[in-house]
Amino acid sequence: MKIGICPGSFDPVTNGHLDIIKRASHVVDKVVVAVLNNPFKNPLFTIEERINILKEATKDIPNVEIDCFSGLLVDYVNVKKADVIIKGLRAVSDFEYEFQMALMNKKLNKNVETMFMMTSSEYSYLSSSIVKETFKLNGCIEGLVPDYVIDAMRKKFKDAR
Ligand code: COD
Repeated sequence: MKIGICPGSFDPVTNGHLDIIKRASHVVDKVVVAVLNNPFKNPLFTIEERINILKEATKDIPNVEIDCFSGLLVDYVNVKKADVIIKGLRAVSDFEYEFQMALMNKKLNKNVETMFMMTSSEYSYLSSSIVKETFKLNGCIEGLVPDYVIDAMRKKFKDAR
């Protein structure tokens, strides 16, 4: 059984992420979506909230598991006995960072392979940060994230006021 890991911050998950997760689910037998629990970052959504949102977003994909990890991704790959890290590439600007990460991960564990999937053109500009900024400034984010993410963001910003 081939296991692929889709790691990320997913703060929050966007339709760009979901496109990569769905496509990955056709390539490997099981996709583990791994949310990074990073104590040095100050995310909008807690780790539990991000996991719950991802569970809802992927409930129709049978071979997807949602989990979280902290520390090095390569160590988590070993724990899950995964075969490949699957990441999305949006633009040339992503490439340099992702190339560096893939080589560092390879240096840390020579058995770890990283596979890149090109973004779908309709999501090529989409990131969690741009969604959050647009929403904060009262811009429309319909069609960029699932509807319940919009609801969760409304609640989050209302609570913060
Ligand atoms: N279309 C296609 N792909 C997309 C899109 C889109 N619109 N948006 C995002 N993606 C892809 C990203 O390219 C990325 O591959 C993935 O989805 C997750 O994106 P984010 O933004 O949610 O997550 P990141 O980039 O903040 O996640 C970074 C990791 C958590 C993967 C990374 O920091 C990590 O592995 N950290 C663990 C520590 C470690 O091992 N570091 C490396 C050695 S020092």
